[in-house]
Order: sequence, then structure tokens, then C-alpha cells
Amino acid sequence: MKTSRGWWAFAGILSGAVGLALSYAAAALLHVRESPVVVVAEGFADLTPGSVVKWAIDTFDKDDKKILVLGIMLFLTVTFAVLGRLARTRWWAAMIGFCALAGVAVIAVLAKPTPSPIDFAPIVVGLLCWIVALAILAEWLRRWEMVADGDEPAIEPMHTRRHFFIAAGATAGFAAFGGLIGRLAGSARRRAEESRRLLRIEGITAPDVPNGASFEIDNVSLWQTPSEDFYLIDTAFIKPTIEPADWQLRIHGMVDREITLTYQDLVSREITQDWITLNCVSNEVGGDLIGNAWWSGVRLAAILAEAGPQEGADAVLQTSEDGWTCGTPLGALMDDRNAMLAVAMNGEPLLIEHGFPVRTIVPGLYGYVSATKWVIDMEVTRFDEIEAYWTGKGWSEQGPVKIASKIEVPHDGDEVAAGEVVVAGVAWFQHTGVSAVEVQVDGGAWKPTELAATPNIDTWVQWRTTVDLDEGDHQIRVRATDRDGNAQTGAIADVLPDGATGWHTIDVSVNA
Ligand SMILES: Nc1nc2c(c(=O)[nH]1)N[C@H]1C(S)=C(S)[C@@H](COP(=O)(O)O)O[C@H]1N2
Ligand SMILES: [Mo]
Repeated sequence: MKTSRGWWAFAGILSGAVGLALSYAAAALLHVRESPVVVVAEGFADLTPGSVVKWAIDTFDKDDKKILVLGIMLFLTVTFAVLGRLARTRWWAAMIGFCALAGVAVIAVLAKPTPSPIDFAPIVVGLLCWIVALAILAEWLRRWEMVADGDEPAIEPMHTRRHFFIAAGATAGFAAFGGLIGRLAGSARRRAEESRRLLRIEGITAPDVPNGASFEIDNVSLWQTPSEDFYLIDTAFIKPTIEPADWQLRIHGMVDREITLTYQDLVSREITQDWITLNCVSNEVGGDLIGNAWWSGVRLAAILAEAGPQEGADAVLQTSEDGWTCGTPLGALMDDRNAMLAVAMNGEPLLIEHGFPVRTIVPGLYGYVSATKWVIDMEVTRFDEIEAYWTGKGWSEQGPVKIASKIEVPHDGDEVAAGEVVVAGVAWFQHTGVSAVEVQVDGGAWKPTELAATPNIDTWVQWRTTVDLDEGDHQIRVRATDRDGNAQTGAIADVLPDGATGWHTIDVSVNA
């Protein structure tokens, strides 16, 4: 009995299918906007002459994209069959084939406007699945052939054949499973995106950058960080997709009255809005893990007061839908600062990545102890009774922000022309405020800079000055002083356990 070439082609197609299905699932779960096949289809469409595209649109109407994807799938099916047959005698050729297909997807992703590393993950998943699946199936096919050729009479022929079919069935099962996961995850995301798009929240106004807050200097951070550019930090491998209608927040623990809020309950309360700068405790001196936005939401002080915290409570353990936790000082949530359950950022409902539909924002605290995205539970408690996600990993229990400043113009390592050089950047000390920013050249005297306006003490402030630099290498440093008159320390501290300190220092070479 001979195994037909057909079974090798079949193994190739099955391996191809499982790789495609799992890459599709990976794309949906990781919220990569499109699966590799769709990215390739789009890249293909971009490269196609306009007249052909127009013909396709006219001929196939709205189905033109589907037909393109279908065409690619057909091409892939044939290619997988060929690669499967090749694998019988020339394993390496099949591997080169898989890598070439993955390479096309990589090129298509690179051609997109803003590819991020995560966009390549589905391709890697697909390629690995192709190789592993074909290796397993090929192994059983080879044994089957050996038995058929009578090389190894010790093995029962039916037995090895059965093994091949079991492996093939499992591969097909994985492919179906991947397809299903991809569909489900993708549709949950699409539904959440859709409800976010349709959401209208009463009382939310569009941001309006305060007069004089921005010096409009190129390469200095925009005073208002666009939501799409706002830094992202979370432990959620799969971002929660919560529909507002399904969202609830339970406030319980050391309270007189437990409260459960629905989304409707929340947004029918009085809306508070303000400019607030949020930063990460992991931000290195001079780093980018900081952003400033117009946040809209409902003040937590009033809600917590209704719940009635009991004597002795000093903390609120917040939990997100994905199980992340943080411990926030009860005082910071109840004093006069604008600690809120935010529903909008920059005048639009929160982006899913930034906590849709509801997250916490507390001016003056690092994100890791306060800014819970996808928040669903608040337990009023005591610090000595809780351990939160990061405090269990060596980070400090309390995370008040530290005063900081950075130089954004010139950039570290820049070459500039001798003479008057503009030096500018931002400084921040949320909920205390910055009163002065000074720069120092080559360790000389500290020189004051001009500060832009700020609407409150919770935002960053832009600063600028000019320094006179002559030819050669120079070092520029910056330090801020807070509104209580305390200057930022030059002592260097690591981000662990409670935030970096030290003066941001840059080197420039000045040309004649
Ligand atoms: N659910 C959840 N919320 C979270 C986190 C997280 O890992 N999970 N990380 C926190 C940290 S460390 C920071 S700095 C801020 C960042 O918020 P952003 O991603 O919207 O900029 O979110 C906070 N909220
Ligand atoms: Mo953070």
C-alpha cells in the first residue's frame, strides 16, 4: 500500500489552515486591527493600479474586499498543498515557502502608517503553527510510508495510518477553535467599539486648550496629549471590552451603605471636567510615560461620602474587570481634589485601551496607585489589610507623584549652531504645582526660565528660555521648584520603588 501524494498536500492545507486560524485569533485577542491576511489584502489593493481597483469596485460592489480576501485564500490553499507535497522530499523548501508567506505579511504590516511591534505577533503565531503542524503531520505520514514500504514491519500499518488521521483531526479541530475564538473576540471588540461610537454623554464638553498654556514650540510635547498618542500601561494581555449597559461599580467594605452604580446612574450625576496630567511611576528621568488630557467624569468624593466610610478606613482597593488591583489613599479620593470616575478623555468616551467605559483619575498620584482602567469594584479598607498588584511586587504602597522636569528642545545629542539657543520643555508636580523652572549650563549658575500658563495645579507646565552657547560640547540641566518653594532634588533615584528623581541632563554639540 502506498500513501498518495494527496495526503501530503492535505497535510499542507491543514497546517496552513491552523496557522491562518490561530493568527486570526491572535489578531482579535491582541486587538491588532486586522488579521495578517486582511493586511496583505489591503497592501495588495494599494499596489493595484487605480483603474483595476475601480473596475473591481464597479463589478463586485461592496464585496470587492471579500472577493480579494477569498482570492488570497484560494491562492494560499493551492500554495499550502504544494508546500505539503514539497515537504515529503524537500522539507527545507516547505519551510522557505512558509517563511516567504510570512515575509509578505511582514512587508504588508511595515507598509502600514504606524506599525507597532504587537502587529507582528499574529504573523509569528501563524508561522509557528504552520511549522509545528506540518512537522507533526509529516512525522506520521513518514511512518505510514515506511510501513507501507515494508521497512519497519514491527509497526502495525493500520495503527500508523490511524495516528495520522488523529493528528489531522486534531489540527482541523485547532483550526476551527482558532476561527471561533477569533470571531468571538473580534465581535465583542466590535460591539464595544460600536457602543462607544454611539454613546452621547450629557454635560461633556470638548477640550479647549487654555490661553497661554502652550508656547507652540516644535518638539515640545503638545500641551494637550491626543488620546491616540497618550502613553499606555497595563497588564491586560486582552483588553476588557465592556459595554456601558453591562458596566457596574460596587462600592463596599468598611462603609455604612454598600453602593452599586450602573453606567446610567453614574452619568446622570453631576459631571466634573478638568485638565489633569497623568504619569507612570516607571517614567525614567526625561521619559515619555506622561500625558495631559481633558478628563470628564463624576467626582468620587460625593459617591464615597454617600457610602459612608467607617472609622479606621484609610484605603480603597480598586479592582478592574481584568483583575488588576491598586490601593488608593481614601483621603486623596475624598479631599477637595478632582478625583473622579472618568468616562471621557479629551471630550470623547474613553478609548477601550484607556479604560472604556469607566476609569479612575486622581490628580497627584501615580497611575499604579490610582488610575484604574475598566474599574468595577472599590473596597473601602485599610492599607495594612491589603496587597495590590504592584505593591506585591516591591513597589511602594503610597504613590504620590514627585516633582519633575525635562528638556525636550534641544534633544539630547543634538548639534546646534553657536549663539542664542532655545531651550524648552515641560515640568510637573500634580496637585502641588510648579512655581519655577531653571536651567544650568555646564554646571554654572541656575538661570530662570519663562513659564507658560496653567489652568490649575494638576497639569504640566511648559517652560522656555534661551541660553548663549559657544562652539564645543555643552551640558544642559533642568530643575523645577514647587509652589511651596522646594527645589527638585538632584539626587538620582531609580523608578523602583516610588518614582525616579534627578535632574534631566542633556549633551549638545555646538557648531560655529
Ligand atoms: N486595569 C488596569 N488599570 C491600570 C493599569 C493596569 O495595569 N490595569 N495600570 C496603571 C498604570 S501603572 C498606569 S501608569 C496608568 C496608565 O494609564 P493609561 O494606559 O491610560 O495611560 O493606568 C493604571 N491603570
Ligand atoms: Mo504606571
